Amino acid sequence: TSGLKGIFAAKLPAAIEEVKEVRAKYGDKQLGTCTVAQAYGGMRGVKAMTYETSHLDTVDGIRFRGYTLPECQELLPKAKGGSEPMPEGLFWLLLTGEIPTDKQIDALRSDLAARAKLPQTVIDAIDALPLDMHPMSQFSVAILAMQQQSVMAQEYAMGTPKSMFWEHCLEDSLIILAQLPEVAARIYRRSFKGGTYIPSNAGELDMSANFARMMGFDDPVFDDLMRLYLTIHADHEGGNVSAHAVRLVGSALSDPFLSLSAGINGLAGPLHGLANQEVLRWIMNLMAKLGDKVPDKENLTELCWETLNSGQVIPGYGHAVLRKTDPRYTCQREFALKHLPDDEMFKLVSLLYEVVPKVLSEHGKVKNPWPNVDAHSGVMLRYFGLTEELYYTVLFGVSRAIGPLASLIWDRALGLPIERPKSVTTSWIKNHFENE
Ligand code: AMX
Repeated sequence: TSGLKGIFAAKLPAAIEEVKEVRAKYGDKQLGTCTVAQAYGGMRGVKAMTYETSHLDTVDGIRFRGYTLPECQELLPKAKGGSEPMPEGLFWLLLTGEIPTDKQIDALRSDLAARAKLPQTVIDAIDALPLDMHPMSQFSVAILAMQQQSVMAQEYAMGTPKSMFWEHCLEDSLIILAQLPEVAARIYRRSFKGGTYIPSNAGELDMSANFARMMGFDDPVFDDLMRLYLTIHADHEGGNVSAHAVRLVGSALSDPFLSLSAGINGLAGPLHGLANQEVLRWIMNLMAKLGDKVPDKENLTELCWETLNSGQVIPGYGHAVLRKTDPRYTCQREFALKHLPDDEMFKLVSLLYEVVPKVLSEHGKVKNPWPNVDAHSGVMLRYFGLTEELYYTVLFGVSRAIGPLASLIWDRALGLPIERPKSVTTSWIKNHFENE
């Protein structure tokens, strides 16, 4: 085996001790305050949870275990012939805090390959779903159908001690990561390719190349795009809807399958992961409206205002935490500049980058007028032939399993309790502050 479990286990005593110390020393300190406005306002900016695997800086963007995206691109192991990091390596980094060696990643791939065979019951469950059901709904149902394999649920039923929860959570997470690409590829092939399937080759190929092959793509540059895509979407600290849903549901000791399915349901919302689908639709719509006109700053500005004035958001722009261009946008832009600089749609996306922030700033409502990760991904997928935008968020979901599951293993290892914040009613607030 890869030794991942051993390396994680070796880190545990010190990590548990550290948390104990921090709680003893700083337990009474205020981490942040919560105003009435924040309680009504989606708890924006309230520091009220811990999350070890990644941290989001408002300006510098995401850091995975302290490493920026460009650092991860440089340091994480690459597949043979590839130049982007492998998401398997990121899972290792998020879980252990260590950059894995090539050898460790080869061994992890074997660990995953040993767990990759999809149970027939999962295949049957997917096959039973309506072909026109949204791919994200199919994906969430499929993850629930995978839950019969949960070691954590089986062990809990037999009365396993709390100190063992993380081991079962890790085992379930490995099963999920091993099987998710094939589940996702099946959903793609049945929804858009007439239900013809390409077998998995998890033993030979890295996760991203195998996933690409199962979807029906056979281009080394697309493999690299998948590696980049699955790496950059994996984790975005703990408060975003998908990561927080995984953490919340997992805190009831629901196993990783149940927890991930909940996170995927959150990711399926248009203000979160579904934005990548919405971006492509919006861009196609812009192109249709432009007709024969060459897009320029002027006509695009007009069309952006049209979107805003009809009460819709401009998808792919804005963020709850970030206050600058998302580095996940920037590294996709760099990939596009390298591989598809002359693509018309990429040029349009680039032009929108010059137009939208100005329009949104003038609009005056948004706290962050800059693009997020979703403003860019669809254009590149489309360029390589993955044109079915309804499917885009499933790719996001395969990736988003990586971070929140690594974090969930830590939650169980640190023995975090069930989440249960206190809520108050509007009349409670009125009574409470009336005589102040
Ligand atoms: N277009 C139009 N209006 C926008 C906007 C956008 N791109 N982004 C924010 N606004 C509006 C909000 O709807 C809100 O309006 P309201 O006061 O009438 O309710 C106001 O600006 C203030 O919002 P905010 O504090 O700047 O953002 P937020 O933290 O409430 O929301 C987000 C963040 C991402 C949901 C929002 O920017 C948005 O809707 N963006 C478009 C959808 C999108 O790209 N989502 C993907 C985010 C990344 C991801 O999770 N994958």
